[in-house]
Amino acid sequence: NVLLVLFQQDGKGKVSRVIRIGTRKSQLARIQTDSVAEKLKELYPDVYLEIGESRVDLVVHSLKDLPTTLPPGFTIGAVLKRENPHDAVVLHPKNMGKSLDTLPDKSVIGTSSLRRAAQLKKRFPHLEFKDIRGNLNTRLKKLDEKDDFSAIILAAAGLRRMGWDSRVSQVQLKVHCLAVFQGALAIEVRARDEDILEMVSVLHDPNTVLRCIAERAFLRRLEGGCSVPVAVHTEVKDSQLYLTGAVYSLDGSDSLKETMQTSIDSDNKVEEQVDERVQRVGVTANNMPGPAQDASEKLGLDLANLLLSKGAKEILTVARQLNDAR
Ligand code: DPM
Repeated sequence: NVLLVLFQQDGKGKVSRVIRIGTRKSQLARIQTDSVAEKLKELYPDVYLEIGESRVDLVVHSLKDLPTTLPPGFTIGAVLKRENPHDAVVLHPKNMGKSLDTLPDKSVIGTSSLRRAAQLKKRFPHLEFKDIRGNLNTRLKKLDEKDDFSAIILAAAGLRRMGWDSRVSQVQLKVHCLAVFQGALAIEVRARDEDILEMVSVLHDPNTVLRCIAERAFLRRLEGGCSVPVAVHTEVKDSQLYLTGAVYSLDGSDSLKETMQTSIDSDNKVEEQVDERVQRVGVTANNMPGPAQDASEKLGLDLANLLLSKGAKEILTVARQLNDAR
């Protein structure tokens, strides 16, 4: 664990509190953590930054990687504005100029995302999909230096953060559903640490928070995660939150997809008392209207229940069993 340490100083230059940011040692984790540390330094110029190793006060994650139920005592204290949420195709250099459509029959595409494989198998039946593991650096190396894969699919946001935009040959699947919260960063903090909660809460992007709550509520109800092909799409338009959710069989041949919407209008601008301890699907956003957050959580639940009533459970049970047997 690498730690970034922020010292919070009072007016006389006395250190009042040391704030430690934890990160993992992958390059993507470091880049993401540094970008949040930069933002915090801009907002709180009196703090300065050091690297050390010890107990941490906040951790920066890809929201996509956070389970819908966090360990007791922890909460998501900030959900940052979502970047490009799409998937991208990275080709083996020898395939330059090709696309998924024009790659030869039986070309092998690397992804370990069941969601990606299920959707792509259906759309590109001439291609084969195989697991590729490891962090982004490892995956790109496996692609470039061996002949196992013709292309791999990765999150566009991760590629951009790594500075690898030039390797993206197709930003994919605008019509497809996405991973729950691909492309957004979240800050995990102690649920009772009022100071840190307040400090990071200014980084909340209001629309992203509501979309996040709806998507996580949907995924939690379906008991989804990386081991089942579940996908979502959210959009905020004219004070309405739209949520599309889909479940797939592993080969994509069977699927269910529905859209619902709710009003997230908070015209009652009166400052409401928001209970400090209230979390919604692991998210704490005391500085935002409670009713809109409640409506977003309900939307996620309602959509999951609608899909369950149409047979989502059966599709997911079979997918889970097949995946476990692999
Ligand atoms: C999760 C999945 C993947 C990561 C599953 C999914 C992708 C796995 C794979 C939950 N976490 O997306 O359906 O491709 O084999 C991960 C990446 C990022 C965060 C890398 C990626 C990039 C930044 C972001 C791995 N976690 O998906 O290419 O998406 O915000």
